[in-house]
Amino acid sequence: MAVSKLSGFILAVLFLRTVNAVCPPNWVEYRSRCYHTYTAMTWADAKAYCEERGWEMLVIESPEENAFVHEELTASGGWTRAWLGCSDEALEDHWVCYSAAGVEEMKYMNWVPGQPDNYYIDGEHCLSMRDIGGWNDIQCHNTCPIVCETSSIPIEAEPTRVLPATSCYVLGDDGRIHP
Ligand SMILES: [Ca+2]
Ligand SMILES: [Ca+2]
Repeated sequence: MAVSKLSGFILAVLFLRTVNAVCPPNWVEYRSRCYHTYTAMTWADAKAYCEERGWEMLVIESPEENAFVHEELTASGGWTRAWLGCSDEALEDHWVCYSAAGVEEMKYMNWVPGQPDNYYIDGEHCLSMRDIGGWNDIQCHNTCPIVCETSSIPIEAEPTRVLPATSCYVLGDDGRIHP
């Protein structure tokens, strides 16, 4: 009976604990990541703005994420380009991205045809998304809207049933929990 009581108690606890994940207020969630758009600033200021708050500058890693962010920016309106958290400033044509994991090679790419072109005499070393969704290298001193990104925070959902914490429960032959 002692073993039966214990296993019944554990079952009751597991039954009550369900886990969800949430984003900070006013952020949007996509696949366990959270996103928020902020007003225009330079690329370096954008990187600092996100990182100083414990977030990351947006790094896009899939066509689906690109489509999601593009849709969010388009819905917010009034933009022609927005910053992404990648640059080739350290070594021309060697694109790296800055996330919580550190500096990583840029893996997924979505260049507009003809880009990156490093167009100006002093180069173009910062990554932007254009309003058509494709990417372009532009000069880092431009001011563009930014998107910060962070992980969603796991939380315990409200219990659906509340049982007195000081009691033990027995799993009956009928599969139901009994005091
Ligand atoms: Ca460049
Ligand atoms: Ca360019």
